[in-house]
Formats: sequence, structure tokens, C-alpha cells
Amino acid sequence: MKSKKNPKTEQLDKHVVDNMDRMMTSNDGVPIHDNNNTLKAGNRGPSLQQDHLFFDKLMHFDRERIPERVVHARGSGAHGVFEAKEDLSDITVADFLKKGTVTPVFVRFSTVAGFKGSTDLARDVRGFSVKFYTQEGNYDLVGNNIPVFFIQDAMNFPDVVHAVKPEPDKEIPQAASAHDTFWDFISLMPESAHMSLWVMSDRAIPRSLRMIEGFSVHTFKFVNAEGKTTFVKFHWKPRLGVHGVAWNEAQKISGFDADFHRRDLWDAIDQGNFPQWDLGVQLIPEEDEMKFSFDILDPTKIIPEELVPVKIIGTMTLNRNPENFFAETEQAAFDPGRLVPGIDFSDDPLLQGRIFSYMDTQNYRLGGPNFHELPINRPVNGKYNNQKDGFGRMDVLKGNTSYFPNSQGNGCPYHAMLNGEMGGSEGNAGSADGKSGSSDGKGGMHAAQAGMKGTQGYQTGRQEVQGLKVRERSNSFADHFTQARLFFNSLSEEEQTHMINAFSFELSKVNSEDIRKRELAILYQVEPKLANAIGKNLGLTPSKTLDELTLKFARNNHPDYPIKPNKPEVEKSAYLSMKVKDGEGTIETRQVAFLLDDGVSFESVDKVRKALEKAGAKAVLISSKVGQLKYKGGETEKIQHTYLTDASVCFDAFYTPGGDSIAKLAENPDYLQFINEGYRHCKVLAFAKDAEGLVERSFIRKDEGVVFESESDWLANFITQMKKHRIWAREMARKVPS
Ligand code: HDD
Repeated sequence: MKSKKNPKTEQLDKHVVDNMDRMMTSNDGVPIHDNNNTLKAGNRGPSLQQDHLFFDKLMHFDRERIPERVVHARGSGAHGVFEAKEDLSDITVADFLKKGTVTPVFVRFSTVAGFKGSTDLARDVRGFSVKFYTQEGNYDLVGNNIPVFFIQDAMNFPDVVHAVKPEPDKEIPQAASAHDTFWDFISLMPESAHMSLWVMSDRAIPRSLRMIEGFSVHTFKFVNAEGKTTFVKFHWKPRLGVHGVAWNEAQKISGFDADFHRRDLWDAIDQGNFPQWDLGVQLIPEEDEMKFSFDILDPTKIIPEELVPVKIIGTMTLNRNPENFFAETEQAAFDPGRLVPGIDFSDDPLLQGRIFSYMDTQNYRLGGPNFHELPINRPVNGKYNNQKDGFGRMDVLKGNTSYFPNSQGNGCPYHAMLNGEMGGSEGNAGSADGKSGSSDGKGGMHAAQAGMKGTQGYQTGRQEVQGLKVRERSNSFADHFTQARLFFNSLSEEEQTHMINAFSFELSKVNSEDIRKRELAILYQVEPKLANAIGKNLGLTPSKTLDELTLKFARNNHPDYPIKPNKPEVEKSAYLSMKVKDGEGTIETRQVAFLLDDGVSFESVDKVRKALEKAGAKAVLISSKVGQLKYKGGETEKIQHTYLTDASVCFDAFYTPGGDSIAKLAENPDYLQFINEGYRHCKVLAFAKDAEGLVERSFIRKDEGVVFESESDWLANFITQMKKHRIWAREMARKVPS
């Protein structure tokens, strides 16, 4: 698939090294004639100290690893573009948000808790980081697929991370929150109640990274030309909808294909199924800051879309896979502190702490302050300043000045224009020429800076600030349960059941009964129905009041805790459930397993494959061996998937075609496992006429998601049912635990 080019990929391409048709050399370019044998004294003899080619090779190998990210270590990246589609000129000067502007992006999705090599299907938050390479520098929107956070103040960040990571003595469990230290922390921090419900929802086990939402979590600010600010929350809405897998599936996918999400993203882009998200904003005028029942600076709160609608302002399309995982995905340095003109921080105390942490971690992880010069991190509009030297410096700074102000360097690099005038004392800067920061040596404005002509440079939004220096927390942050309740009440019955099961699973893995009880007491405050159902699974009756220890720690922040909450504006939101609404949904890019064997009827395969592919889905043929599948009529087809290598949990729906393969399938336990498990996980199963009898050998019972060829409009119905993503009603009706 030919990939799309944009200014960033063109910049990157200049760094791509292709070994094809090249002679092997050392790192200094010296041709190598033997890459198999070290230099020895005699062909059995000791190796020699003077083997500089061996040292060149080993020295590099020994240093291949860099520290993995302390959180979000496991990630997958892709390139793409963002196109702005709305006129926001009255609320932000952000250049990349000007209607019609197309900006290159690099996106990295991640899990939070697991190590770099951990499974994609962990129950966890997914990171959603976007680096926009704008004409006014790089802008990083470093969000998550969950709109709220565990904690309100950055001071607690290392604590929540230490609690969820493997326990420090035995370093288990890997990529899992189901252990004592996590729930110990959560049960002592009532502010984490809201997010803990999201993490126990199906949002935390996505079907695909292409099917997750993204949120800025924090409220940021837009700044317009007059310096006036508007509060803003960002939302990414996936075109394919938001979908999860069942927990039982997630656990099995981790075994069958731990790279399930990474592979899915790569394959989709590789096959030209470019994933897309719309970018939406919730805008709150400065003067409405205090208008809500919650504090918009509190990162444990959403702004219900019923209160402030999401306005779609553009679309992101991911259309190119990285050339090299390490150079791009691993070395990408995201930082919510990288803002561009027109966007500013709010005073959210979690966000304020992040501004330090990311820069600090990149300096450590990427080995010094020149990480901006790594190809993936370079801005497309160039960087020109007096910062110099340091480990791994790549730019060759020209001229004898590296200070400001200067006259020797013609006053360059010069300040951005303020209000259309050339700013500051460097009045002659407009004549920037080859002697200065204009590294192309051609004189005049550097071509890459053309897009910045007339920019005011980065302007912090106007804000009056006053107050005593205190280590305190506002009482407007003290309501920890109202929005958790809003989330629970907004879910469908099936989703609530999944959440109850998830809490029951996690708390059953906790060894300490004290912790289980403490958490149940928190959940009781959220919603008695939730706490009672979980309590039943744990054999515990939830306490109606918070545990003394929880209260003690909550009173560190709010001495009068609990504080009477404000009445919420919204008690149930239509935007929080993932359940596909009637008549909506798509089967685009869904993977349908065709379960067959030699002797299968070509017609029976072909007509269904064509119909599914027309609707955008993909048919994957599964047989008992790789190589050539032999059709009943003698035709053959190459097979790459088998009952040995694949599992039902990796597919969205199933079809058993007819033909002479039926007798083999009837005796194939792996086939029966496929359809039984597919049914258990509430997926849609279709059977050709000859294959309908196979159902008798399974525990499948006829329902809307079990489709037979002998029924009218069966093919259209197969597709209609698949659009629902899952037949969750099956789980409720038959108590099939998915
Ligand atoms: Fe963070 C990485 C998202 C709070 C400190 N964070 C990281 C990544 C994402 C987020 C998506 C992965 C970036 C990548 O792909 O390279 N983090 C969030 C969100 C938060 C949040 C949405 C709250 C709303 N983070 C947060 C706080 C702190 C950090 C409060 C510290 C005070 N986060 C980090 C970090 C990481 C990081 C330690 C690890 C690797 C990295 O930065 O580059 O600095």
C-alpha cells in the first residue's frame, strides 16, 4: 500500500537508511569482508584485542536498550494528518486549527501499567498521544481513552503508579490492577472512585485501538488575538464507534496474540483501512468557569455533553505505519507542556504537575536535552535558538553568536512580531540573512518559517492570579461520588453487569479482606446496587459508611470531609454507554472467521465473502492446515490461518460454509470450540444450509445472533446483527457469562 506523504514524513524520509544493495560497513563506513568470525591467533586460538570491527559491533549492541517509559511503556504508533474543518478564529489563534489547514501528526497509543513487552489486552487505561507538527511548532495532546483521572493533584502521581505497577518485592502481577497494592491505594483515595468505575468498564478492554475515544482529561484554554481565553476540553471520536471485548476474551487473546492491538492497527493501515477520528471540543466561556455543580479544573470530572455539547472541529486520519519502531514510536517524546500559540494551560493541579514531569522524563529516557533533534521529534518549521551542545547534538549551529541580545549575529534569531510590529530591541532582525539562524544560508526568511510570518509568538492567556502560598485542596474538588454514580447509571444493564463482574474479579484477587471491605464501602457511596452486587460475589455485606482509614486520608485534603455535594445538573448521560444504538453501527474492517476444511463448497464461501467485503468486513479462511485449501469442485486457495494457530477470541463473527467439509468439522474439537466460544462471547454466527446441523453438537441456542441460510434474507441479517458488535442480550437471557 503506497503511503501518504506529508511535510513530516518527507522530513523523516531524509533519515531513512535502506541497506538494500549496499555493501556492509562498520559504523565509520569501512567495508567489512567477514561479519562471522572474530580475529584470532590461529583459527582455534584466543581472540585478539585489536579486533576493532568486533568491538564496533558489540559496543553498539551492548547499548541498544534505553529505559522504557515509567508508565505507558507499551505502545504502538502511526503517522497521519489532521484537517481542521471549522472556523475558530474568534476563540483561538492556533494556526493548525484554521479551517482547511492540514497538519501532519504522529500518534502513539499505549497501555499504562504493563512493561514494554506486556500484553495489549490488559484491563487498563489506553494512552492516546497526538503530536501535531504545526507551522508554529509541535503541539502535543497527551490524553487517555478515559475522560477522568485517578487523582486530582500531581503530587500523588508516583503513588498511584507505584500502587498499580507490579509489587516491589516479587514484581508481580504484570500489566494488571487486580492486586492488593492497587486496591489498597484506591480504597484510601475516594477521589479515584470515578475513574475506578471507568477502568472496570468495557472501555478498559478495547476491541481495537481504532475503536477508542480520546480525551484531554484536563480543561485547557484557547487564547484569541485579544488574549481572551475560553476553557476547552478535547475529545477524539472514532469513526468506527467505541467497542470493547469481553473480559474472558481479553484474557485469552493475551495468550493467543499478545500483540492483538498493535497488529490490528498496523494491518489496518497497511491494507489502506485508514482509521479516522473526529476532534471535538467542549467550549466554556471564561465567565462560566464557576457555573457548574463541579469544578472544571478537577480532572476527576467530566463535563456532561448534555451540559456543554461537543463541537466537531476537524478529522484525523492515520495513513502511514512507522518505518522503524525504535526510531519513531519509542523515541517519540510527548509532553503536554508542548503548546502552540492559541492554546494555554488551565490551573488544573494535575496538569500543572505534568508540565514538569514529561520534559524531565524525556531528558532521562532519551539521554539528554537534544531529544528534540531526533527525527521523529523535530518540528517541521525548524528550530532556531541559542541553545547548544549536550550529548547527541545533531544540529551544526552556524556563526559566532549563541546569545541574545546580540549585534554580531544581526540580532538573530529574533523575536516573533508583537502586534504586527517587530518586537524588542533587535530592530534590525527583519533582515535575517545567511550569517544568522537562517541555516539554509540563502538569506531572507527561512522557507520553513514562511508559515510563521506575522505570528505573535507564544502568548500566555491573560489571567489575574492572587492568593496565599498554601499546600491545600479546594473544597470544590471534594465531591467524589456524584459523577461516578452518573457514569454507572448511564450504562446499559449489560455494561453494568460487566462492571460488577470486573470489580468482583479484581477484588477477589485481593488477598486482604480489609481492603475489599474498604473498597466496597466506597462503592456503596457511589451506588448501593453496585456495591451490593459485588458484595454478593465476595460474600461480604458492604458497609454503608466509609472506612475510618479512608476518612482519615480524605481529611488530609478536606478537613471537613465528607462535604455535602452540589445537586448535579445531569444524572444520566446519553454519551457514556458504548452499546450500539438501534440502527447504528458498522461492520467495516471487522474480521469474520470462515470455518472450513478441504471439500468446502466454493460457492458457499464466495457469495458470503463477497457480501461481507462489500460491507467493508474481511473474511479470514480457517482450515486444519496451512498451504492450499482444496475446494469441492477442485479449485484451490492459499490458507494462512488454522485451528492450530488461531482462536475464536481474535474474530468478530463466524460463518460455517457448506460442502464436504461438514463431516470433518463435526469431528473437530477445535471447530466446536470456535463456535462455542464465539457464542459464549456473544458474537454473531452464521451457518450455511448444510452446516446448520453442526449447531446440535454445540451448546449454541438459536437467538437473533445465530443466523441460518435457510432463513429469509439471512445474509442481510448476518450483517445487520454484526453491526450490533455483540448480542449482549444473549448473556442476560441465557446467563452465558461472557
Ligand atoms: Fe502521563 C506518559 C497520559 C497524568 C507523567 N502520560 C504518558 C503517556 C500518556 C499519558 C498518554 C504516554 C506518552 C507516550 O505515548 O509517549 N498522563 C496522561 C494523562 C494524564 C497523565 C491523560 C492525566 C490526565 N502523567 C500524568 C501525571 C504525571 C504524568 C500527573 C506526573 C506528574 N506520563 C508521565 C510521565 C510519562 C507519562 C512519567 C511516562 C513516559 C513519558 O511521560 O514520556 O512523564
